[in-house]
Amino acid sequence: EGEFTEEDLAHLRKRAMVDNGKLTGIGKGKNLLVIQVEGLQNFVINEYYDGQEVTPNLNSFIKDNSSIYFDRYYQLLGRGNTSDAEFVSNNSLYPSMEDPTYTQYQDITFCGLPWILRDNGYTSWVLHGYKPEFWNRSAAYPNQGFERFISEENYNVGEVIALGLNDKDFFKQSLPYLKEMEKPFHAFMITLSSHTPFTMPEKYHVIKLRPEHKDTMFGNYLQAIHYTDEAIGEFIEDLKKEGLYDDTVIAIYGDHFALSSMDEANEKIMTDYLGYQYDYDSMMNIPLIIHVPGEEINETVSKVSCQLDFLPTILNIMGVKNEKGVMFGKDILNTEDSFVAQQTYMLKGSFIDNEKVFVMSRDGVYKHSRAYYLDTREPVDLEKCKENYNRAIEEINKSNYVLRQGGRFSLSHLSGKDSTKLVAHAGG
Ligand code: GP9
Repeated sequence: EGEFTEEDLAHLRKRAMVDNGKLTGIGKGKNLLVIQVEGLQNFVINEYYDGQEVTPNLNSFIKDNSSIYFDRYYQLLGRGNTSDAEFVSNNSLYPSMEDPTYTQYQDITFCGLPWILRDNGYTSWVLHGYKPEFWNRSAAYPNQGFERFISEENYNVGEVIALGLNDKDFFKQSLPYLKEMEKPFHAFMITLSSHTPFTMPEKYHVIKLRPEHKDTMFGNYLQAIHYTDEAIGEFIEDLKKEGLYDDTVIAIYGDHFALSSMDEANEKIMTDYLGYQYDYDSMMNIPLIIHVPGEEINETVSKVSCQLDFLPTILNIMGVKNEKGVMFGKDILNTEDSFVAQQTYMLKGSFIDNEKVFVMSRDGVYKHSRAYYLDTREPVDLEKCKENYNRAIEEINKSNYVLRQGGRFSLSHLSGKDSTKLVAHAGG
């Protein structure tokens, strides 16, 4: 997979950093609350199902003057599903394709968002209403930089939805923890209720479904995501009541798809519903919303981007520099270079750029691959994809090199003060 030189490193650092660009530092000094939403796909945003608004609370959050909505934002996972969505978003590295990254690299720090913010005076906690050992979170989190993990063991789990604590109770019971955190805080919250197969108690079925959608994954998903949206809406109101809203940057994004386009029933229902072929690009399209209180922004950004880009983008907004780790993403607000390489559902070499999707063939033969334009969905000549196909492979190989070097790579770039902190956390 090649070597990774100091020159490459310098180039990557430069590529990801913006000195003073668009919206740089508008969140400086504020708290940062990141909500990673289980199974939140972009197609439900601003969507009316037979006149019923599916996600009214997220929609009004997006319409707020102080929000930026990224509507061509994509998931990027490896073997670790939700946990890889976390890893990629916080570290701006491609996940491992060998094992879930939190398992394979549980003892390693990659100097991601929690560490960077802590170095800048923040307190960083993570909150999730499920078993702490799931996805090896409890072992990996200390090295990811989280100082405390509020898990199922800390919540009063009454009514279970999907795997564990329901989202409404999760948010309600998380509030006292947020209040307890030393300011400025960074809180990473991971929701759960909209987890596949989306079977919720009947009393939460609010959306009136057409007969053909009853008891389907699609129909159940609309109910589940509507419930989660309501939970988020209530939480935002509670943050306002508690006086936390005006001093907190809030980022919300989906972890990964809910409805697989590789499943025949889902693919058919979604294709009928959307009115065009439900393919990888729609499946992997998740929303990212960033709200910075007091700012007049109100913008929709339609550049192609992905979870790799979260770290540099949020650092730019928070006015914080990453002086240690390497980031493979770019600050979406300040780049013209839109590029998303994939390696999981679409195999390595596949990519999405601002105009097209290239899907590498499963037999590994380039000429058997397929490509289509994002807007027209017409086929693209494969010759036009060669350059970005090579780039997709090269980016992933470089990132894998950083993973394989593990903490040694990042640790060697730490100052004395910070390495003490890391040693204290080594080994979880
Ligand atoms: C469990 C939750 C679900 O803690 O995060 O993970 P998933 O099954 O979606 O990867």
